[in-house]
Amino acid sequence: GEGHGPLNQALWPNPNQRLKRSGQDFSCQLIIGLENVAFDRAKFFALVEKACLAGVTVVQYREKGVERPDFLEQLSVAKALKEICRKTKTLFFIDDNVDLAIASGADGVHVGQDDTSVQSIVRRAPELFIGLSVSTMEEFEASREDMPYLAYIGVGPVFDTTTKKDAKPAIGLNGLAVLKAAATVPVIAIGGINEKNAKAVYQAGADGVAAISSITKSKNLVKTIQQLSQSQEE
Ligand code: 3NM
Repeated sequence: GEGHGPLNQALWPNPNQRLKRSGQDFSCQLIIGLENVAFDRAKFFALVEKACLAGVTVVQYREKGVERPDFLEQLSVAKALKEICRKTKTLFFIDDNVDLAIASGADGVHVGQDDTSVQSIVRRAPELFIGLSVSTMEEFEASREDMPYLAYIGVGPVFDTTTKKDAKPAIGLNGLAVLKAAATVPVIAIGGINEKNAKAVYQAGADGVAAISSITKSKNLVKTIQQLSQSQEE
């Protein structure tokens, strides 16, 4: 359980896990839940598959709304997403819910500062990749001991976003650059990232981006994902 002293460093990361993990690409993440497509399941699965084929490297399943489906329904959605990700060689993450991540065979779990602690996830499911949200230098400092166990930190919101109801104040490109300078793991920028501002986000030092609305509302997924990917750099 949680809070029983420091993590046993011998458990994880072991050298093999480290090697395996270092080769993963967390650079273009689609975050999505049924609420982001007005609970239209046909649209939901078609969009995720198309996004995976267009070059998204991580899909994160996130149900936060009050109308969110119950655990068993989320599990059936998550299993279907995992299958799409397996076929398209895309990493599959679950937001916050470690039980759902384990039950659905996800590759990783993304947690916020107030969610399940990183150390307890490592104890319980050492095979899962872990992403952690970090919004300020204070949060970064407080999470220092977690860094060796993280696949990436999600840094933001970089810009104002209306997608996340309880989002913290935007940190801007400068805030992103400050956190990038301190970070020892890949920095994935989040919050209001779109086709137009992605380039500036990479120039500020981001190693990747995560987005909900710019992808779910895109009229041209292939082009949007190309513009959200660092590979756009000429
Ligand atoms: N997390 P959009 S901002 C899920 O700052 C989420 O940690 C954030 O949606 C954070 O791409 C955010 O539509 C919402 O702005 C991202």
